[in-house]
Amino acid sequence: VATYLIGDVHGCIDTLEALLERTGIDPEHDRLVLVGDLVGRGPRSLEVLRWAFERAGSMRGRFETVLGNHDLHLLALARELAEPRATDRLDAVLAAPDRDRLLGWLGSRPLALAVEGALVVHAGVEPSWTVAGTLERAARLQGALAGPRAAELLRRGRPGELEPDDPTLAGLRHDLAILTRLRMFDAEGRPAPYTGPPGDAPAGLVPWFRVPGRRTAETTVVFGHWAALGLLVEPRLVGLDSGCAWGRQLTALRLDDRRIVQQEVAPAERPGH
Ligand SMILES: [Mn+2]
Repeated sequence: VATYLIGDVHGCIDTLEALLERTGIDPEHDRLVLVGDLVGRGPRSLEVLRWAFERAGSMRGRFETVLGNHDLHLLALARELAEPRATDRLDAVLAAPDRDRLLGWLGSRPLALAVEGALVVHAGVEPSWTVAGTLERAARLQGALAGPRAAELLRRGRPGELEPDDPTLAGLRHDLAILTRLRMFDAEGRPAPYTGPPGDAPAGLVPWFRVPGRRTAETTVVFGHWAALGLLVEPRLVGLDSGCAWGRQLTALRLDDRRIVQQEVAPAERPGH
């Protein structure tokens, strides 16, 4: 039994299926975990969601995904809590006859997972968080997204526009942003909005995983989200977003032996198609 992890799929169903074929995964026995951002940007988010929903049924407990920022944006759009963007390409999902079933499944996915001793998140963690603490925060968020305050968590606005007075809600929104949108910290330890490659970042910014004293440093952390970083493989750190949404590659990692398999994005799924 092997465990496969796959980076940000972003609506590229043909690329995903071609990659899986090449990994040699055995869907009857192996485990498959996605690092989030199943949808958005790419052309066929509806097909990816249907594929994932079916896998969740057929592979039972052996298939999972953590939620990414684009997945949360889709959930917000469906509840009219966010403004559609031209790059989303999510109209087919929102108009689908099976959308409630698909979004009900998506909206109940975890924000972090422990898999075979590795910690899986979409974007990153705070340096002060332990593995257990990260999983606790993720579980609290998963519960909150299923509860009466889900709208307050999912609602997006301009920076500074949505600073809740309620410290519990502010804490949940902070944790959600860390787990699903983090790339770099500024010199004051605040998440920076910078999205480019770390080497081009303004002075004073540091990737979340390079902050000294990070309490998850002894655990293998697998994440996605940072396409400009590209594939990153270190003994205890794997970044899997290799830019599928930008016409580059989709990447799979076999956790057991660290084997990497990459698939070039299918021509019909490259930007502009
Ligand atoms: Mn992302």
